[in-house]
Amino acid sequence: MRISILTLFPEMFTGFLSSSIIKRAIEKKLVQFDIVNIRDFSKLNNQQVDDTPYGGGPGMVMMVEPVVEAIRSVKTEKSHIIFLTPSGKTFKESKAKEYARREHLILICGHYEGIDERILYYIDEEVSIGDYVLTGGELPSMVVADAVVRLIDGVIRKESIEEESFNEKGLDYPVFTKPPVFEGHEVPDVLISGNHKLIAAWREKSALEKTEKNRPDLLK
Ligand code: 6GU
Repeated sequence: MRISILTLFPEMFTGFLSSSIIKRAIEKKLVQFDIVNIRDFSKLNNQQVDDTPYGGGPGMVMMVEPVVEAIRSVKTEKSHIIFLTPSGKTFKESKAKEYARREHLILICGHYEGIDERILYYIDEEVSIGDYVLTGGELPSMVVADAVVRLIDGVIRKESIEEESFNEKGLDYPVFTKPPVFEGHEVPDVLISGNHKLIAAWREKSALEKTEKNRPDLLK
């Protein structure tokens, strides 16, 4: 899979691409990233990429032309083009699974007060990562890319994906590791019992309790 990220702030991606599981997935050639600087596609003086909004109002709006030219620099017949914006449809694990089957994702990061609405003629969908406002689409694009890359075959162990939250319904079961007692707080006895049937039952019950407490909406 190939993931192209179009941004005005390419430096924000260096830590993301050079750490942990994403780094290893790139090294194993399971995914290839290109970070494209939208500013390189400005045809104006001083590489200008934004201007004041028609109709007035606060802030600056990203101009459509440099974004469209940046899209054209990476687009093929196989590309799926996603615009990260707080006005998009909320990103879910089901979307991550759908994206993980695609050959090429193009993630467009908006900034300032957004991108000229005519960008909608050049993209496949608008995606938000949740009901809060961020300064730009860079963190959301990393969120989407991270959720997708970990689902690519060979990136992480299959069992880790099958056992986790959001797959069946409800959240993951609580986990513990050494030491058996920390500042008086004990690991549940059953997990040390070695009885796999009891452990499985405890995990199912605890996962359900946690879901009822933290995310009752998932049980409806
Ligand atoms: Cl995709 N962009 C911005 N700027 N803020 C957000 C978002 C996206 N999703 C949630 N908040």
